[in-house]
Amino acid sequence: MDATHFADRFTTTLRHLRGVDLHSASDVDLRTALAHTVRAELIDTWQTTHGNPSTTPQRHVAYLSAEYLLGTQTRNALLATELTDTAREALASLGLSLDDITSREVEPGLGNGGLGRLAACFMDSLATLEIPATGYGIRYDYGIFRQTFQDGNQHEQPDTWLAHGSPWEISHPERAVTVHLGGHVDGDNTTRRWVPERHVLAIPCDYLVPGYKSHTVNLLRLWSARATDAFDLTIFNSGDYEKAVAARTYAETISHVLYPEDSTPQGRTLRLTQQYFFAAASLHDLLTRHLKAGRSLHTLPDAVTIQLNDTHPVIAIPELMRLLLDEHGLSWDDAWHITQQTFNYTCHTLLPEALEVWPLDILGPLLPRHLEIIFAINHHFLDDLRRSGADELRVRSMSLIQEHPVRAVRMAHLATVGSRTVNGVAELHSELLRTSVLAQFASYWPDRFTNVTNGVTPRRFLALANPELASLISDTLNVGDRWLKDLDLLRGLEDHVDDPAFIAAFREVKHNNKERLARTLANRDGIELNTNAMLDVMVKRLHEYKRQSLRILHVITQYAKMKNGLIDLATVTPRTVFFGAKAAPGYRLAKETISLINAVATTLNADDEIRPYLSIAFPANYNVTLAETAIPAADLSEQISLAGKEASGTGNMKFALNGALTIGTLDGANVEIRELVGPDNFFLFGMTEPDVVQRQRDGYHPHTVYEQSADLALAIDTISSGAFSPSEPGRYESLVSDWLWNDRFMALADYEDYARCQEAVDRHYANPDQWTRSAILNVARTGFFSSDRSIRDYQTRVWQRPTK
Ligand code: 26V
Repeated sequence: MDATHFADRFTTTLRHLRGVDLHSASDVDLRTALAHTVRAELIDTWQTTHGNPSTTPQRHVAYLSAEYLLGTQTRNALLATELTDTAREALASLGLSLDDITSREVEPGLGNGGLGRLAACFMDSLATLEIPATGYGIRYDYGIFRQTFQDGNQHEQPDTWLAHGSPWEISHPERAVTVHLGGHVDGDNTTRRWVPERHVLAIPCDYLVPGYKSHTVNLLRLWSARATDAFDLTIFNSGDYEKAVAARTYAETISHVLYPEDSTPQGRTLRLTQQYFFAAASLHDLLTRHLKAGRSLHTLPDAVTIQLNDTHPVIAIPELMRLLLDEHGLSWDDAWHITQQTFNYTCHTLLPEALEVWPLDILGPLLPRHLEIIFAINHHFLDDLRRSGADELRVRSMSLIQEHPVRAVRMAHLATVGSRTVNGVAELHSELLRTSVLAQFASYWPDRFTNVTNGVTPRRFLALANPELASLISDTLNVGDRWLKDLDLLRGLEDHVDDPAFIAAFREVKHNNKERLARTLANRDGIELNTNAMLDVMVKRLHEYKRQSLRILHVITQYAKMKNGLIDLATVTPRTVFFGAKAAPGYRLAKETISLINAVATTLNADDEIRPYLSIAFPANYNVTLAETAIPAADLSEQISLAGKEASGTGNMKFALNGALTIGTLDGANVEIRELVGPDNFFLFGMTEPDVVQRQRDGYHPHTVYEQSADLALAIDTISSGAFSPSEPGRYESLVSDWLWNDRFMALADYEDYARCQEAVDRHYANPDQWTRSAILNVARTGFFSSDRSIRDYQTRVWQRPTK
């Protein structure tokens, strides 16, 4: 398609779809028409992908995830279809700017953080690698809350991403699927029948997922809840109109809002309802498709493989059992064989409190037949276990049911028992799963466990986010942009690491990216960014284990030393410390940490003497869109979680690929990043995971650490003195006393080594050639972290692994 043709389609779309002409078009009109124009291109490819069902023996991949953190769509679709220049030219010919139009696009924030963004990267790679796949999830009316700061405190505003419609979505109310809830189970020992009490409709809302320069467009199908007429009529017939309307509202709350808690599940009925709602609708879709193709249910595991993204969709396991047993009349053994061979489970955590359990008094009333099936699965499993010689202690600890503090289903156990493979998301994480979290399962079924290290899509996080670096790479490697599909080609940059022209160009790109970030922050937040300082970035959810506290304590020490004349300002490497973080609304300590960071920012940034050397930028509402501007500008990437707690991290990969150096612990994928980039190009500090275990065993007393470290004490005492809260000196006492007397994630224990390591960072940065060399080597050596590689690993280790 040429620019004239594009312009023509665009203006026609404006008229036919929005009923406006160029002169009367609003921002929303322009955005919507542009999206539809590009979408039309995808639809043509999509129909060829799905019109001819594949004849290859490959299993179709179904990815089940409660979250997809997609980011904006238009620029990505233009990139994938190679229409960016055409669209730019076409719009310019109409007196419009592509960048203006796309910069106002609203991102669907249908996820909390790493887990949801990973799902989005995987969808991109599946399509790029031309693997037939469907993503299933929930179309929340409200995504992750919009964060604002008032007096430095986090407030949550509803995320109204649908306010102006969603041009990328194709909704099919006529293809709704009915999902049942509640009620009781009838029947005798041989035939059981679920008699549900309520029904809701699941409406498929489809998103086309284009692969980069590929012939595949895959489908992301998000379910939206709607009341059935049956649902309403029974109540309406009873004459209570108000109640009928209330019932309709209840049905629709199911897909209303994304739960903003990550890592500490609350055990709410509505959340379990969400999980079952999308699991059931998705399975219905998959089985219908399978049967329509004239296939037998016995061949399901040969045709389809289902990936469970954490435990959120795990209720799909008893649901498939129910369908096979109750609806299709299969025997238990056949149903179990099919089910267990169809599912795979990815675990994304190591924190015990993040492992989902569903209390029986929530699960039973909502899904009575599923609870029976879970008990039956447990019965069979524990029988086998006993027959293998397990003692009662082992049996109890592996049971799908926990007894204390409340009787509940352990979803990670159910997932492990019901899956063909179980994987962790980085080498260290998978190892810890095998040796601690799921150790007993790993010794019982060693072959079931594997690792697939996470990855990120280079299309969004290099080509779109860092176009200048992308074109420098293309110019340097002389392979066009082939490297975008084969990221190991970045290795070729190593040959240029001593080329002065390349070094200068690389440095200029970094500087331009800082200028671009500065413009964004000025417009978006009214924040002034010092583009001549080292940009030191920590962006991720606020959580104790990630240790934003460690970062801010070190900033405070530096500040206090500068103020007290303990550091000669003339020797300081100027830094801007950038934070982006949302706290779960009910997470008290996390919110206090946000308040403290903002208070320190206010003090530092108002200090004319200090600001040129040390300042803080903490824009509110960090999201995918801001990540795309912040990451390419970063010099230093903070990955400082307590060893053994961060399953993988994916931000760490995005930074390294964009030429930031990491200061980090040996945690998650940091371990693999350091191995690849080399120890000279990575700033390592802190306890290792075995050190942490040993230190806990020996008894950890943070107050003693405080007494023994003058620099740490200086930071903590400065906070306690009220330096950042003059009108309320005791404002941060709850944080301070948690650090001194609890410090569950041992920030204090790693403080001294962290401070030492930050000095090494300063020294390295003081030599720009040395720093740039390291930055280039980070880019050249991290091609491994393309999500294309992750997806290929899933293909060989999990999805297409032959059945024995
Ligand atoms: C848990 C829960 C619990 C109930 C409420 C809603 C909710 C939402 C999300 C989660 C998931 C927490 C686990 C998670 O996000 N893990 C992160 O996964 C990333 C991708 O594998 C990985 O890079 C991060 O290290 C890991 O923390």
